[in-house]
Amino acid sequence: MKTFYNHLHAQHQGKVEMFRGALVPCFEVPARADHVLVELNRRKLGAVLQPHVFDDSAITAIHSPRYLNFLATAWEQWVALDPTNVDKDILPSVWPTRTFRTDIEPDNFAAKVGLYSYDAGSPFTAGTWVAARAGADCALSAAQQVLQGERAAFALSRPPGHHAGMDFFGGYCFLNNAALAAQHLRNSGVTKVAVLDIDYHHGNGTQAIFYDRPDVFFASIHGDPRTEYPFYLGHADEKGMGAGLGANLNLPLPRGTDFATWALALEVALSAIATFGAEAMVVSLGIDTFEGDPISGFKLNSDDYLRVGERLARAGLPTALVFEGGYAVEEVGLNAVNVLQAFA
Ligand code: SP5
Ligand code: ZN
Repeated sequence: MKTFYNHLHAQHQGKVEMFRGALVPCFEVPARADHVLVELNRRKLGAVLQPHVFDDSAITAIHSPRYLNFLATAWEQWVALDPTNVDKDILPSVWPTRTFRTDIEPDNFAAKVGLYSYDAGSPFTAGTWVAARAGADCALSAAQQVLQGERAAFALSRPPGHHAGMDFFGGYCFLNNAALAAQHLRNSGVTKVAVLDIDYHHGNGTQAIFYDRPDVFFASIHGDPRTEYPFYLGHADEKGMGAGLGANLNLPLPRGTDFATWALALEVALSAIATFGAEAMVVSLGIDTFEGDPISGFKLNSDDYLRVGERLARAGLPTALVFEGGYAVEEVGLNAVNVLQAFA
């Protein structure tokens, strides 16, 4: 299996995120991707390639122009406010909740940051845009491999993507890599695409992007949003709307769920994807379902990821796998590559 990787991911290196009233060191660190890369090379799983640089049209197919303009210029706006800002991350502090207007982009920078975000856990840094754009190219390149007849390809990208919406960042995510890959498949002639999201956290961004569409099926297995981040989306009664009704499947599970129960949900998701008639699949491959993950609550062990890879492969679909969460940094390489090796 080929992997697409760009060292520019390391340009996104947040310092701190807001947690329980304090700024704590970021969980989402460059070493995560580095550990996966080392393990891929150690097991000689296949070529590690630079992604193709895709046109902006591949990005505007999912994200709004004003959001992309914000991402591309946020850092220069931030430093223009005060030259000493170069040493600080951008973190939002104010948001337009219910009853506020979101159609007018404010001039005030903090207000703009809030308009385009939904949490205070996702620092925007000097290199965030460059890293996110390179990561999107990795996901698009993996989709392109699948279009060219490869059985599967892996995007080793960060920052992750599945919490990012059409016009907002959050949950450490800025561009929705899985959605971009799925849309690229659609635009290249694949009629029905499934996105299977197995990150611990619900892929609220991906769900929202495709919620009213019948051509992209979204299935997600995740911690119950009543107790788990991102809290406000991911319930079992969210089935899609309009033409997309029936093309959204959420399988929330309680904190503490082990592999036996999780694997039953995977059967449900894959059988729904087969019934939908997907011709290709994008997997949002979060590894934060691991028992040792510092911010999550499922109990998968390292060997379980071999079973995950085998089961994904048995779906028999051309598959682009896109790296998402996974914060047990020392084990993330072993666990992620277990999925990929068992798939291959
Ligand atoms: C892509 C992805 O996995 N994003 C997850 C974002 C989660 N952000 C909220 C983190 C809350 C941290 N809770 C720490 C609990 C420590 N015991
Ligand atoms: Zn996650």
